[in-house]
Amino acid sequence: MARIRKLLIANRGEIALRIHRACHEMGIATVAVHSTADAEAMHVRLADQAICIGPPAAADSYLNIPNIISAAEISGADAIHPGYGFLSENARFAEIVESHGLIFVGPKPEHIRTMGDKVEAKRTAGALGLPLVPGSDGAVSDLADARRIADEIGYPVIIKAASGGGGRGMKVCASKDQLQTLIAQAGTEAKAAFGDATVYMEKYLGNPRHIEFQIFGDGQGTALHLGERDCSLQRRHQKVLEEAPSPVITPAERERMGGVVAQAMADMGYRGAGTIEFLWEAGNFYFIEMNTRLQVEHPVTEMITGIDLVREQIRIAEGEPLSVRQDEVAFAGHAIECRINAEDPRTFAPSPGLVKQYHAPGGLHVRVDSGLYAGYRVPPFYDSMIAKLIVYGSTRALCLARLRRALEEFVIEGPVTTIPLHQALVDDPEFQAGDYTIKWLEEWLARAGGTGLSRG
Ligand code: MV4
Repeated sequence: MARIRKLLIANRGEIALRIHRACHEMGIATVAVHSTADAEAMHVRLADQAICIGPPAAADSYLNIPNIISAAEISGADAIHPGYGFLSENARFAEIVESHGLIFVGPKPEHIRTMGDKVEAKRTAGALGLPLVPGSDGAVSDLADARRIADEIGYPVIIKAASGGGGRGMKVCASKDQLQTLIAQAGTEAKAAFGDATVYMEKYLGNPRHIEFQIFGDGQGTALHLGERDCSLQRRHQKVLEEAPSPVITPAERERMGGVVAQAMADMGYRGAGTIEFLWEAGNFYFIEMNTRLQVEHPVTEMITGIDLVREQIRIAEGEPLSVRQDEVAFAGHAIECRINAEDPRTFAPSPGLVKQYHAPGGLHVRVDSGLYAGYRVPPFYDSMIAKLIVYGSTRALCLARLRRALEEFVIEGPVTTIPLHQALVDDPEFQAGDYTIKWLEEWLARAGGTGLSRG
């Protein structure tokens, strides 16, 4: 047991704020680190201490490991929380943090490394009994190997980069005559993008949903699941809206699949928060990747379970046992998160700059995670997500009604935002019916001339 007294938050924006809030509720002091572009950010204002770690470019600040470790040493922090993105899935960073006698609020470095290599991740998941997409057993070695596997599983196939993930470096191959070209292209592009030409192959699923399970492990062989989130609504591999539970998963399916993932995590001795991503098609789950971090969309899980996921992460990092047993986890109601970006809702062109007016919605079961305030200037250097609106209802229909009301209350003047996109989405009958897959949003956007979005 190692009590954390002061925690350094190696991140920015709403997630830095989210971590700060959990810390202050636990009596833990916070150290914000920030680039020169973020000196006026809310997380810097609220933290007990703030240290500038470099110029605006993330590579020189939020990814600058020596500066972050120095900030921890100067401030006397005893732990580092990496948030999401930036250094959160960098196994080397986790090792460096631990080698400096600091607590890394996250998984064991070996597990971050394993899951970062998508071929290793699949091998591990398969060995732990998770259902896989049919495909190559490990990397594809050459064209002959690729032909043999593709003939076995049948076309179409998808070629993925072992060091990729999140949709980068994928090629769909419809037939035998394209295979040679696409295998070569995939390898070359993977080498250029990730410094690693290793590729693997899977049966291409034509129209699945993206369903992910939230898990926690204590690092000692105990693990549990907190149900699933449906993240099928994506544009160019960026999630737009997430919900829990998934409209298509029954309580019995949740219990069965959740049991399988929790057992797998217990068997590997996983520590901390993690997400197991599946494609779901025709009632079957197929493992694709595991994320070894807290995710942007974690609040929808918090809303339906009542469990504070960041508090849980910190307790585990302190060596405490999980705060609940699986049979004490109860799922109630429905939650939806809208990611609000400083982007044009039709063209998705970034729209940074001065926030002239800001009014967040409120009322029962309405949560806004955001560092915005009137007078704040959204910097142009980082991700364009400026707020998350998370709404709960005892049923999905009540959640949708509340979400519509909350979106209509939300005022952000200055940067243009994707709020109108969410308003159009909430009014769409197919979305209302929960009838969507990973392809649905981009097709809907292509048709969205007709939704009212085109007229602003
Ligand atoms: C797939 C797939 C179809 N079949 N794998 C994209 C992100 C990465 N995590 C995995 N991805 C996909 N893998 C097989 N075998 C389709 C996708 C995919 C996708 C997955 C989840 C959410 C949105 C997506 C959009 C396009 C493609």
